[in-house]
Formats: sequence, C-alpha cells, structure tokens
Amino acid sequence: MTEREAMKRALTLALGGWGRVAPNPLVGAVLVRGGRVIAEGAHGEYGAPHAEAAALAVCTDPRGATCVVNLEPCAHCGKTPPCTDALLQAGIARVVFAVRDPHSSAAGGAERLRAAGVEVEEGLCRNEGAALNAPFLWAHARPARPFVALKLATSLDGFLADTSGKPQRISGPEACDYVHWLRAGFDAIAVGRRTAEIDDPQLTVRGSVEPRVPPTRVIFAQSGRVRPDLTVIRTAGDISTVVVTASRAVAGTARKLAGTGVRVLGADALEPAFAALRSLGIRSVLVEGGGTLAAALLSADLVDRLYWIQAPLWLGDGVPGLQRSPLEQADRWIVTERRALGLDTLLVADRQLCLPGS
Ligand code: AOF
Ligand code: ZN
Repeated sequence: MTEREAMKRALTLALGGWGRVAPNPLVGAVLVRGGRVIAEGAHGEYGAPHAEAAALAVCTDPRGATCVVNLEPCAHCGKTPPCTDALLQAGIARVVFAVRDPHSSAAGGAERLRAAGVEVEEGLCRNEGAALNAPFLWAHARPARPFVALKLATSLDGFLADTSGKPQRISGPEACDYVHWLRAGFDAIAVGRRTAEIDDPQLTVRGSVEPRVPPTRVIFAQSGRVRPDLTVIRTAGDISTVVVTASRAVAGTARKLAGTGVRVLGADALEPAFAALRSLGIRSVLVEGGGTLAAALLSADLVDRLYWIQAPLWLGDGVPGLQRSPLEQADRWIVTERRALGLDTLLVADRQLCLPGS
C-alpha cells in the first residue's frame, strides 16, 4: 500500500466518527511498515482516544513504522495525552499528515516530532483532508459564523418542486438515508418558514448514525408568523428548536410561542442571523431549503458547501433552487465528491477550502 492509499484509508476511517466526535475533528490513522498496514485506528467518540493512540493500542510492534494520519498529531494534554508523545514513545520513524491542526493549544506536533528526529511530511491529500474537516477548520479560522451547508434535491433542470405547492419528494430512498446520515454531522438543521409549513418536517435524525448531540432545529421566519401547530414547534420541548425572525417581530413571536420551548432570535439579515446561531454554540448548519432561503443564501455568498442531489427527471417549470447569474459572474465551486445515491446523483462542492497555515 502506498502512503497515498494509506491516507485515503485514514480519511475513510475518520468518517467513522461522523456525528459522534464534534466539536472535535474527524481523524483516522494507519500504521504502515514496508508497504504493509500493521494497524489502524480512528477517533470514534468525543473524549475517547485520538486516532494515533487507537492505532498504537492495537499494534504489537510499531517501532520504525510510518504513521499516516489526516490531521497533525496533537501536542497537548486535552481529554487524552498528546499523540506526539505516544508516537515518540512507540518509536514511530515517520509521520505523514494531511492538514495542520489549527487548534492553538493542540498545534505544534509536527515541530515537536521533527525536533525529536522523526521524519515528518505534511500535505498529502491536503484538499481531501480540509474538505473532510471543514466545519472544524472553519470554526477556528472564522469563528464569527457557523459553517453553512446547503442541501438541495432538484430535478435535472434544477427545480426543487413543481408548481403545485404540495409537499414533494423528488429524490429516492437512498438519498433520504444519506440526508439522515448527513444531518447527524451538523450542529443545526435549518429550513425556511414556507418549507416548514408545506412539508411540516420533523428535522430529526432517523438514520444509521445516532448523533452524540441531536442537531438544533432552526426555522428562518422573517415575519415571525410561524404556526404553533407545526411538528417542529409542538416537539420543541424535547428537541432544541430556534425561530429566527426580524428584530421587530421577536416580542410578538416569543409571546405567541411562549411555553413551547422554542427560542426566538432576532436578526434583520442572514449574516447576523448566523452570527446569533454561532453565539448559541452552533458551529455548523445544514440548510435544507426551500427555494427562497436557498436563493437568498447563495446570493449573499453565505453557502460554504453545497450537497446537491439530482433526481433523473425533468420538470420544465417549478420552484427554482439556484440563483440566476451571468456566466462571467458565476462562481466556480470546488467539487469534493460525486457519486450515485440509488438512481439519483450526489455532488458535493465547496466554495473554498480552509487550509490552515497556508
Ligand atoms: C490528534 N488525533 O484523533 C484528534 C485530534 O479534547 P481532546 O483531548 O479530545 O482534544 C481535542 C483536540 O485535539 C481537537 O481540537 C484537535 O485539535 C485535536 N484532535 N488530534 O492528534 C486525533 N481528534
Ligand atoms: Zn491527539
């Protein structure tokens, strides 16, 4: 196995912590000697051993091996001892990592390893590593607002729904499973008021991964006119739920929703709305529509990642999901993943990559 292949494996292992390790990063580690994998591990639970420690724990003889890991080994004593020390004690000869750790107290592992005579290489699969941990990296680079991802399921011609105004499911069951998996990895799931009323969604995670902390549900409702009989409002006593309205509508909305458990935030534009969510500790938001909110976010350049599910059907007319733009002004996104979800197609694209130290 080449070091690149080992890094791909580390990235896959890291995903095992999806929904379980945040606000920590997703990290996987592979120990290689003579081109063969001798152990592997991942950071699987918040507060549990880090990936390097997990791999070392199942390795009988790590001396002289290479550790391939998608994040710079930590140099701090947090909830667990520093991985840097563990790698040195184990006699690891070479460390290859993808992305530098932006966490001020954990960083510095590379220098410490080098100073102790370990060969260190940085940047293998850097872009993949940055995309994997985008919410973590953004939280350190840009703490003013959460990482914002927009999920859109559209027809081949880019419509979210037809013109009937009825609740509609455009994508298939595999896409639905994927979205539940996706939700588990975000601190909040958001929709616009019209979508909340038309679809009456639960916005909960009902898939293969049970999130360590269930995501907060957010409804963007400028006017504050949110019907109290909606499922999200009725269940707000059990699952954290926030309604974001214009400042002038806060008092009236809070009065109308009193006793439901809903928190009402006031913000007069999307940017301060996200800043207010960040001050509640929300570091990543998955926006699930509808068209009005999606278009507003895209034109305000507030979408950091797009999860686009394209269903193989043609509508010709309907609810548009994407903003209009002349070609020369249209942004080109960085495609980080494309694959089939049953009969549908998934495309994941980032506006830009957050690369610490570059
Ligand atoms: C690594 N390997 O697998 C992870 C690292 O609170 P703690 O002790 O779990 O430390 C969390 C910080 O450690 C986190 O913010 C990040 O900087 C680093 N995570 N480092 O070497 C790992 N998960
Ligand atoms: Zn560590």
